[in-house]
Amino acid sequence: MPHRLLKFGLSKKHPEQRMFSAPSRLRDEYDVVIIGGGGHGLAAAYYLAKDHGVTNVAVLEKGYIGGGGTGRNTAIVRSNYLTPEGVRFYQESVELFRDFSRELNLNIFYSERGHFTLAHSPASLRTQRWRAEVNKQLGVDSRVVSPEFIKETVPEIDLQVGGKQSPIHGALYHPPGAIARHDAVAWGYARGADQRGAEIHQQTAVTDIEIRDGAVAGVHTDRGFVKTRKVLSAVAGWTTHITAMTGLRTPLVIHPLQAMVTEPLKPWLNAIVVSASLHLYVSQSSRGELVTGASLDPYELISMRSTLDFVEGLSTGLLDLFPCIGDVRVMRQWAGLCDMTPDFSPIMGTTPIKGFYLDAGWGTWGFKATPVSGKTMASTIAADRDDDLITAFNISRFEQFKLVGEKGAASVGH
Ligand code: PYC
Repeated sequence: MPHRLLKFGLSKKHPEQRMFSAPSRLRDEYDVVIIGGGGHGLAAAYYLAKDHGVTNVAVLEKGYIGGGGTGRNTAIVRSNYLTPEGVRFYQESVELFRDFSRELNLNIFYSERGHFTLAHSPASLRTQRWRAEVNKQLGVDSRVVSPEFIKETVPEIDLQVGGKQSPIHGALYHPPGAIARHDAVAWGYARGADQRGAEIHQQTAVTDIEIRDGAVAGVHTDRGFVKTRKVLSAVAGWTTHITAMTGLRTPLVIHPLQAMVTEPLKPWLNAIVVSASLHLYVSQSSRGELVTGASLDPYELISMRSTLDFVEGLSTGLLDLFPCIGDVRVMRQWAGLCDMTPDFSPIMGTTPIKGFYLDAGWGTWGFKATPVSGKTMASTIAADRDDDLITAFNISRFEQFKLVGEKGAASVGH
């Protein structure tokens, strides 16, 4: 390995293989155009090729792959949702994540840590109990645990939360809760899709969508027009820009979500700890950094600006929970965009526009859905019919008042 590293470092010709090819020319026509080169879009391209043999596919990314929500989250994977629809969906994602490194031949450092959702009141404990029961019914490993169990597993935690907040009454404990390297997930799917014939075009923005007689006819890009009958929008926080091109109305609102990491520390926090009442979640990455975030910024905005307010607020909650990290320095912070739905479930599948498919409404929980969203959107596009696992998430639920209320399973209160 050191020899290879040296060869790589000293070579002027960059002897390492690129992760994926960079086609110079955008073709005139594709079977499928995917807007958005994040994890979801790339996963859809990969599964279209692998599961359905659809390889005449272009992924169009206005920036660089994985530069949006995929690279701006806190990389938590779990399936301890509240509704049966949510639990089944995320459980499939967990299974795909577990096999990712083997299937895609790329180590995403998938690490099962155990996930605690702390309850600071009897009412919150009741919700956690409800989640645990739904989870167990569907075969997901989740249970309510006592404050003593939490303290034994995470000895550094202050169960009295500094004496200023309500003490911890218990938690929902979900042993399969995991973290992963989020950028590697995008690269793995990009390489897998590229090897099977899909084209990935970075620095290529879609400027309009051509619709004729209620059906998709192509996309206009800043590199010219591309004919296609099938378009998938997988752009998370930019979804309302894309749907505006089609005239499709959605109930999405966009909020920023901020996160930060500390300097690297020796390993001490093995679990993922979430407190809905303190509006925070924290885990320790394989590099030793504490990766931590909060709830949405409380205003609609399309901006990836970070704020000092956020660091101050989040640090206050973190110190109440873990007084031992008082001297730890914050290393960097960032913001991402969250496309929020009224019921906190995604919008997925077919739409009233023939050939236009939506993968949106990911709010603050999109990273963990990357594999399953790719797989189910690929099957939906290939068959032009919603995959069984996502029928409940179709956009039509809003006019039919068939909401899938998942707010109780969001990471923190928003
Ligand atoms: O849904 O687990 C989650 C999550 C963690 C951080 C933001 N959302």
